Amino acid sequence: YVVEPRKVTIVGAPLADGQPLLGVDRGPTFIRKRGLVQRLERDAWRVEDLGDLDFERRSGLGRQEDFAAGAAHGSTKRAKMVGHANRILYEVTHEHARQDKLVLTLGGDHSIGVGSVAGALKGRPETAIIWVDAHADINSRNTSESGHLHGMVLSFLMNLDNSRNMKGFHWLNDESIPVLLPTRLVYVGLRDLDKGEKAFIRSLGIKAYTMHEVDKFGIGKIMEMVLDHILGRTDRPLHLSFDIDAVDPLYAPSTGTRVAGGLSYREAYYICEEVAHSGCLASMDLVEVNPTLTTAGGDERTVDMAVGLISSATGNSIL
Ligand code: HAR
Ligand code: MN
Ligand code: MN
Ligand code: MN
Repeated sequence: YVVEPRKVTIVGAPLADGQPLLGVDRGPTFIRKRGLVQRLERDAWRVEDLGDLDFERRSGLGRQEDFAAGAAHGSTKRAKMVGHANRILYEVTHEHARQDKLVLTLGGDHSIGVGSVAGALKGRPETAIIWVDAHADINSRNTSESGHLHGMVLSFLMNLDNSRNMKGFHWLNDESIPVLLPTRLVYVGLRDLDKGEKAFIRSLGIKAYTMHEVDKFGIGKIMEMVLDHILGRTDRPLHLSFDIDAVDPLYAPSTGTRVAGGLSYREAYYICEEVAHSGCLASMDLVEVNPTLTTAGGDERTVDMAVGLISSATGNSIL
């Protein structure tokens, strides 16, 4: 599967409401400032940067007050906001997928994966997903222990426990948006799962390469198995959803839910290089970059890693 040669659409999804820490909404700004567009242009991509989406907060409050107000309302207002923002993102990503572009979504917290993957699935229904993350993000509202929507993305996409009936997410009940099948998803890098998430992964038979398997087989063999599982000999569009917290906090500390024992610097890059080698990358998310968490000026390591991983996934090779 090949996207229209060298045309990439960048869309910023400045959303923090899927989790409790403000700052992740500024991820797209930081990633652009560290030269993403220039990197892609250097690698001969024709770049259309749509800028950051306006999620139309109508409360009349500033960014900080609005975020605090969401917390005061508990999970309800947040679900409405996250659902609403994702609907906007879905419309945009679908439109550009339909036009055969490579679609790159910059988060924001991982809850934006609902819109970006829904848009990918509607625009290219054969799409398969590689979810690189320390977490499985597959809780339903019944199994979530935190209530944070960035931990529930895949339950919306797969409609587990009737998730699509949650306030704010009704727009997903549309027959033209394919429900994500368990066979079209593969995880890499998992190491922190809730009880309910383990049960979903086991009962649905989702292929999951945790850090245990990364240790056992090495990342080379893992990526062979990943691509073999979701592509085999077919030629399907791939969506890479890369949560920066999959990477060991030694290399990517500026993220909201750090978990020790993650992917090494090279393992993270290798995943992206192999996705590029597959020739099938059609859409990608890079999420959970929150440079405000370590130093006031932002942590350059984490942002540079985000830019570098995108550059590798889109085909910038070492030699
Ligand atoms: N599993 C936990 C929950 O549901 C934490 C998951 C969210 N953390 C992330 N997502 N950064 O990948 O709350
Ligand atoms: Mn995640
Ligand atoms: Mn995560
Ligand atoms: Mn290779």
